Amino acid sequence: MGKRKNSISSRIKNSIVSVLNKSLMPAEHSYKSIIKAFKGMKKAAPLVYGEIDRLIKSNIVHIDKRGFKKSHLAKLGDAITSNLVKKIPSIHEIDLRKIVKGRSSQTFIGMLAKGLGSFNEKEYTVLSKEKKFNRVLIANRGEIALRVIRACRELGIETVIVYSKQDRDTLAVKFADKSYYIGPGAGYLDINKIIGIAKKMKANGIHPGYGFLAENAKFAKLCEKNRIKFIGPSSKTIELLGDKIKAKKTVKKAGVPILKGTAKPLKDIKEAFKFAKKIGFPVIFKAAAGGGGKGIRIVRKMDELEKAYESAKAEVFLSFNDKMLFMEKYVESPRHIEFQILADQYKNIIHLGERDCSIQRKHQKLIEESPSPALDDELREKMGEAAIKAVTAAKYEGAGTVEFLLDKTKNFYFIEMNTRIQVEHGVTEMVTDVDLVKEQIKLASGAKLAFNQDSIKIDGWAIECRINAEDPANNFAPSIGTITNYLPPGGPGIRINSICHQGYKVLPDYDSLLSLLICHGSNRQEAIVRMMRALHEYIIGGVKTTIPFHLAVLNNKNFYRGRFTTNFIVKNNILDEVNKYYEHKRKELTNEKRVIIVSTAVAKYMEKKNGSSKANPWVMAGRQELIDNET
Ligand code: MV4
Repeated sequence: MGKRKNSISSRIKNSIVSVLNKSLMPAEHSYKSIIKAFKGMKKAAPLVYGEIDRLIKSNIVHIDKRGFKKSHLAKLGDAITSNLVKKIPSIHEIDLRKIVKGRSSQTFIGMLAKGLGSFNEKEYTVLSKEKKFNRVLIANRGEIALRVIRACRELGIETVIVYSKQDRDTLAVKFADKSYYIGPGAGYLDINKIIGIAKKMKANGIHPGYGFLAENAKFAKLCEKNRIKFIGPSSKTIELLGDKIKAKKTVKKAGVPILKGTAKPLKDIKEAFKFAKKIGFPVIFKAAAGGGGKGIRIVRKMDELEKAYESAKAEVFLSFNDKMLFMEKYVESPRHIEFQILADQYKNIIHLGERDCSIQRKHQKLIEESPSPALDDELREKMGEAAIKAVTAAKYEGAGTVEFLLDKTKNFYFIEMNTRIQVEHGVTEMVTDVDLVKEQIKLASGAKLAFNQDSIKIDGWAIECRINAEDPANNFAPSIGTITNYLPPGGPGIRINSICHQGYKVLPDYDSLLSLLICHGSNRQEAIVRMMRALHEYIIGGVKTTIPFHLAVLNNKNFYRGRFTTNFIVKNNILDEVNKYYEHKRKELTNEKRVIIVSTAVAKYMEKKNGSSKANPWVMAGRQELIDNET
């Protein structure tokens, strides 16, 4: 027996350790054993017993200081810590969150840190802050809503999703812990309604996904006003980077290369003329408010300038209710290279390498890969450094993307920065093994960055094909309908982010993204071969998809060699290749025709063999005609 009052005896300590050990056993064994261990403990240490009892019953191992002297607490802390140290490989973040939940979390984290020594912060950074999410509202739908739910679940955060009438039966709504009908009308863009639902549902964070409100500074500001954490950077940062002229100016000051262009919005056509003369043709008009290629006009000659200026202005006004246009030197056949960034609130910033998003059509990315075949280690380091400079200059926090154009001679230029998690984030996840959505949420909750630049290693190669419900043989027209048959590919290196299932209704109301198919390989060749295999395995019946388009690209020699720019699809006549695929498909015989052809052939054979035919000559002629037409 040890000393009374000032310390906990080793028997009691062992007893506590034993209880905790059992409490950490798989659920199906634990409860009975805990009760058993408890019986012995009740007499020996009623105070500790009562305390642990409460902790375990509430499933929160939380130490209340009341009734304890400091020295008691320290001993108990040591016991728990040493126990946790032993158990640490099998403890998940979600368990740790339960453990530290409550008033003395700071102390407990201290104990944990002490007990664990200097170990990878990755496992507990999010826990060191009081400002944690208990429930996150997801202001989005489809694939990305499901992706966010999955991240929250792994973090032990409850989710509540808002949904429209059309989305009532979708997987995202089924997977979320709670859901709330947003009503008819504006739906996912109704900022006041969404804030109201977040309050009502007691969510203290909102994840906007991508699209919709993801880069809406007004919405972020409304979240800030209502003390709900917008999972993304501050409204001020969104506003700054949403203006491409201001964004360029900001990063330029930090020494990041940009293209020659107007430093202010163009006032009139006269200014446009003057500026074009100064920087020389070709030039490009862009909207300061940006997005979706709206307002983009390439001008190669002085006499094309005015028309381009007027039509760009009109288009921008229609799309953004904003006339702000600027001009830039046009880069012929660039590659679109973007760097993934993570930044915390304590000025730690890392990049997670680049994505090559050059395979686009009408400003829609269709294939993305990481790393880029155009970069070597030296250029990657240079561009990565520039990306970090850009992020630093913008005082950025969270997950973001810095976009560059890379010209033929491998000069790079910052063009804009995205303040959201992007559709194509998965390719970076596959080569870095970092869960970007989880990290984004942790960072928003005030966590310190769990990585430094040296801990980021690029492993192999990843490629993503966006599978849309569109007909690539018909100008990518949206294809609506019900998915009648669904069988996703599997096997090594395959990842799918999708909300598809048999019976899923593809509606014209939202974008046409059905599934993100990501393939990882130890090198680019392996990733490509896996992608081709996976595309052939993938069965999506009932709607037309972009799968044939992807096969046409993957079969292209220039793509295989990594030689492509943003003009790839046009330059390589990829759409003609897609049509050839369809022609080939159309030539495939129906079973009916097959039966007729075979039976005719058999009849012919019998006729020859027996020297006579019983078939009606008209029928025979008809069959012969069919064969002649088909072969
Ligand atoms: C450019 C460019 C060439 N030079 N800027 C910016 C937004 C993105 N959606 C397209 N952007 C481009 N900006 C300069 N100074 C080339 C593109 C570009 C592009 C332009 C017109 C038509 C198709 C394009 C596809 C990819 C990139």
